[in-house]
Amino acid sequence: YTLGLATTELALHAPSQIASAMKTRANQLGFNVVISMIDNLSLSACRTAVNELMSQRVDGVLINVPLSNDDAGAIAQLCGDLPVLFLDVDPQAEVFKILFDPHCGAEQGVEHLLALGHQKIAVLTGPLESISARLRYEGWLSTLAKHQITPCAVQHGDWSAASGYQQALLLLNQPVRPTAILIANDQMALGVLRAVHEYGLRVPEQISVVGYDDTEDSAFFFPPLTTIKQDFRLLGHESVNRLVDHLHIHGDKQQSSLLLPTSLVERHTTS
Ligand code: IPT
Repeated sequence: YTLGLATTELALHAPSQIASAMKTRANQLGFNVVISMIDNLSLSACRTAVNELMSQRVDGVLINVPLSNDDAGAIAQLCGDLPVLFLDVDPQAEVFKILFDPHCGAEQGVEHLLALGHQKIAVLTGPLESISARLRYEGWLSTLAKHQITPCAVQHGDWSAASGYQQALLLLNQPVRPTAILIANDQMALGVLRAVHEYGLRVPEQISVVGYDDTEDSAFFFPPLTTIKQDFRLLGHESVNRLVDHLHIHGDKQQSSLLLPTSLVERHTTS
């Protein structure tokens, strides 16, 4: 039996670690995984990837591509009878899905900074075409608003370290200098750390930095990154387990979606 994975850019750390965990779990269960990678964030690119998987006669499909509710519905329809599990949609989307709770993650980052006494907080979002980037951003804004705070500056990156570097320089050159920056993923945080260093500020004494993901390398950034952990190994294992449970060979059980919690990992970039 073969599972198909339609995934966003595998050069990014998170999707590659997710794909790796899926592959490991699938192999343990005696399944193959074939991968189709999209080259841009669009419904048509996702359709192409899914068609490619279906032409290889996969028995079920995993979709790690950010999709709006309408687009997820369109992909589910395209798959017809084929079991399909989504990994990057809104928790409200009415499809079979397994996700980390974006609101929980955003809230944990904000509450951590507020507990340390920060008030001047800047945010660096992921690309707003991504549903997860939008939901983390909304989570930050709504949690800050509960404390009557608005971000002192907002910039948007594209998940890459290079964009983190560039956008951090813009954040630092605003009239109000932030005492802390919330960043939508660890790769951008890596770029932010370099920008802050070159700007001549010390982390965490003069500025705190919080990432998001806790990918494999984040404990080895300098200083070691405080971040919001999404356990990608667990995600990979659970998604394969659940999809396999719903393959036709097991006679269509009730599909049970799952919302996984995130957790704060405190290292040395916040004080
Ligand atoms: C999400 C990561 O948090 C982010 O760093 C980036 O790699 C993105 O994927 C790429 O789409 S994790 C996803 C399962 C929401």
